[in-house]
Amino acid sequence: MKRVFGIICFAVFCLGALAGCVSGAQPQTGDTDENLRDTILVGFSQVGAESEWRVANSESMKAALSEENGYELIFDDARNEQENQIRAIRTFIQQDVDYIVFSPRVETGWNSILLEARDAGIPVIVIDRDIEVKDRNLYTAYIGSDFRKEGETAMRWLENLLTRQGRTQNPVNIVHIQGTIGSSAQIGRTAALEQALGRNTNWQIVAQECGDFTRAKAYEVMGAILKETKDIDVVYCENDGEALGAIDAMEEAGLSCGTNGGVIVISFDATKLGLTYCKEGKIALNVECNPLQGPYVADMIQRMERGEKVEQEKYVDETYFESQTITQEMIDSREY
Ligand code: GYE
Repeated sequence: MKRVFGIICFAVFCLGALAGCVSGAQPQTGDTDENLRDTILVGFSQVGAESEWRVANSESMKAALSEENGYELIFDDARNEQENQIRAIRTFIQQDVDYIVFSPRVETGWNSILLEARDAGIPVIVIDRDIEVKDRNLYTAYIGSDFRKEGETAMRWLENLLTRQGRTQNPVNIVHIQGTIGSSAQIGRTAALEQALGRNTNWQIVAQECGDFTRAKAYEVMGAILKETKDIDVVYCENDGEALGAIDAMEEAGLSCGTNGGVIVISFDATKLGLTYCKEGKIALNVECNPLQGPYVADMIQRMERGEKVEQEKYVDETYFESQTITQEMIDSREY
């Protein structure tokens, strides 16, 4: 709630209206100084719209930070470019928003812009992917997922499956399709696989490519890998979009996916579409990554508005789904 901002907006609005040139960024006709003051102004820089997960995340933010709930949300889609995110955050600072929220494309490169936000006295909440900065006090809080833990869940599951199948000695050929390189989702999920490779000496990576968290890119890279080898036991994809693209390519090449003699596909996100593939047996394991972070952000902002101290890290709750046990009811009960 910014009285000063409200007054400035109102003044700009009046001047603009007088000049007959009110642009999109101005308050709409009918806004009064009073209701502008009661609104919490939030600038949100979203990384892009690369996946179903991302779309659900954007919708969750828009629903939680709605006008009805007392917010004015400036939503900026960075189209998967860090530069666009930095530019958007700088604009939010110039607009003197009450809070800045952003979902960083990659972990590094945020020091200067966060310093600018801190100098302007604007609290920053990082959501979804984490960041690596020199000084943890450059931002107020992080709300998101423990990606390393997600990866470890997947690796323990795979170890158990292969043990049950008596495949602890035979070579296990793994294709690894990575997410956007440098994003904390990629870093955490990759680290878990690397750690598991260290303790399972019969596992080996036969190909590693970046799928950039999209179905199209994963389809393309998997198609190229299949031209080199079809001797594949496991495909470890760092999100559902990539898993779907990889499965498309494998089926086209005549390979079947599944836990009984087929290629074991592991995925992350657990979107409805991903879970449908899981129920069909094509994705063997889907580790949930919860995109519904809007309510957590709104709750944190409300607590800050009341002057309460908030936790610096908040991990959202997550589970996992296996093709052997998933039911249609489980899929139907999901929100995204
Ligand atoms: O897994 C993927 C998305 O950062 C957790 O980004 C997110 C990841 C998610 O595009 O689908």
